[in-house]
Amino acid sequence: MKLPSKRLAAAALGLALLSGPALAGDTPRPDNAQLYIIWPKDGRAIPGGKLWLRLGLKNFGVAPAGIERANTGHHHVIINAPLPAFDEEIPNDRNHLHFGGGQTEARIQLPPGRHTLQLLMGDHNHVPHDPPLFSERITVIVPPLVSQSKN
Ligand SMILES: [Cu+2]
Repeated sequence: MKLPSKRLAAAALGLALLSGPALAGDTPRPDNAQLYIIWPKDGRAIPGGKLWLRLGLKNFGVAPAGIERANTGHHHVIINAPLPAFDEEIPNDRNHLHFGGGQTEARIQLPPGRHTLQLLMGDHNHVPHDPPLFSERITVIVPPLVSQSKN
């Protein structure tokens, strides 16, 4: 009776390992790294909807996508979406912008309305680090257009 129960335990352990949630990618990062939005501030009105998002980073570096270097990554701006899965490539679409050139500012155009903005660092493969490094989520408001006088 001993052997089968051992096998069962081993099988159960294997199953737990396989089904356990993978919460992050494989690239480590320092615990004291910080990612934050310098500008705009939470709740800010953005007339016209055009903004330069200033990306703040401490105790961590920026490297272009595809460059594997310790303690670096590249910026992603998540617009009007929750944080994506941390164990796979960050999606690349209207709601998930990649700044794979190593940019530390992001030019963004938003339509009238309320929008959420959040930053998420990705490694050379666009996968979040372990643990994932992301900013707080802020909300900005683009006032409705009142005139089309500007071209
Ligand atoms: Cu990316």
